Amino acid sequence: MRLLTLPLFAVSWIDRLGFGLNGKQSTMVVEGPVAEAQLRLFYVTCWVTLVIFIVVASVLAYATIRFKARTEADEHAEPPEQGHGNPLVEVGLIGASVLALVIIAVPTLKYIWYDYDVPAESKANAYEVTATGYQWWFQFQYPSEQITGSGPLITANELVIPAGRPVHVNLRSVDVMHSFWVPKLAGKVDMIPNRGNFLWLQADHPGYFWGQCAEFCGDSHALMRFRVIALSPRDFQDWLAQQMSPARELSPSSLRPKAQFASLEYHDFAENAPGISGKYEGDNGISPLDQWKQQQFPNKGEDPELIARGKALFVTKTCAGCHTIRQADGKGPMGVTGPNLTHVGARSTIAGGFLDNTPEYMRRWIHNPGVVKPGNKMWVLGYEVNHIALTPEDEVALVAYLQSLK
Ligand code: HEC
Ligand SMILES: [Cu+2]
Repeated sequence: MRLLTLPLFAVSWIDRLGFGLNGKQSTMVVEGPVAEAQLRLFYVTCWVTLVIFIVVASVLAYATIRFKARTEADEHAEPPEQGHGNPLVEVGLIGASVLALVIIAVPTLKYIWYDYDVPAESKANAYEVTATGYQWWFQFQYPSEQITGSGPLITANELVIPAGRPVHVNLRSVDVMHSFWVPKLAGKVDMIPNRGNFLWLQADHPGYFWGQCAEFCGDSHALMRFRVIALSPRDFQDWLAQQMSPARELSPSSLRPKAQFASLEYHDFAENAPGISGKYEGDNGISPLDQWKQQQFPNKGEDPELIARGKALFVTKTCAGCHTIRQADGKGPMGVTGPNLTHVGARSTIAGGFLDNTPEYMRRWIHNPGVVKPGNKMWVLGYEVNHIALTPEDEVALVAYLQSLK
């Protein structure tokens, strides 16, 4: 089997030539056993078909050159005597085809079973999550982390998992069909309305992975993305503890008020401007995973007054009707139409993984979600129906509040 993966060298060379084989969503350079099984199967098929190609192409080339008409006389000559089948050749060809199919079928069956579910011997160690597709974002539930009075821990757009451990992902959909795909780890499996489905995956090492919906699901399908963050067991426990806690509240006395984001100008972003700030591209010398870890800490220079204003606006502007922000007093917003925002400030992306979660991009989103993501429910069922209108001051206060929710 090792031999089969030899072309990995070729992959890295082709990649260096600028063909981008090791992109964020590469299926050629993988980081988990399920995606690796799929890659090996791809190579088996590649090798077998390559051999067939070489044999057929050589015979064709030989025949073309060897029996080419060379003279005027050749061109007008009678065709040679026609053969009517050579039993040896025919049996040989059938035998060779069967052999080729068997070579492909054996690992195919083996990996179909392997990829289907967590292997029996690792079942006890598997971690369970439920991913639900919404037009056009993903919700993630952690059934083994129950919060008293609230049910399971719920997040959105970022699936945080323990590295080195198999993860069993239940797949659900609340509206149309979606498909869950993290190319470097595993995929892709449909999320079907009215029918349970599942897959399993595992990240060999801590890392930051890009995923997306792989089944056309409406206007903003192409903007329905997500991230998978694999953490070491300890970091994962820390993350769980942080997420299980209620929304962060600032006690005004503990902080020195300071204007935050006061200079946050609204840029009239072009309609198709990319949603990435470059933070998670690794270009700034910080790995995407480290960048994500930095996102977990409270921002510097928070302004409690501004944040309190944002918190009030979140209710008066009807945002609370669609979003949950789980508060310690049990009286926070409890909407379920949109993503759970209890710890939205600690996520690296918003709006279905389309926008990096920076204050600027968040302001761009709440200023006019309809421009960023055509047809999305926050715009169609919220801003349009409820006539939500935000002043620039409202926007800045809401952003300050939401960014404080670490
Ligand atoms: C009608 C329901 C609805 C209302 C009202 C609503 N939202 Fe949303 N919100 C959504 C939905 C749905 C999404 C996900 C959209 C997508 O990514 O396709 C969303 C996404 C967001 C996000 C990005 C979160 C993430 O993790 O992706 C933020 C921040 C947000 N809303 C803030 C607000 C604010 C602030 C208001 C009030 C001014 C508001 N929302 C009003 C439904 C709503
Ligand atoms: Cu989708």
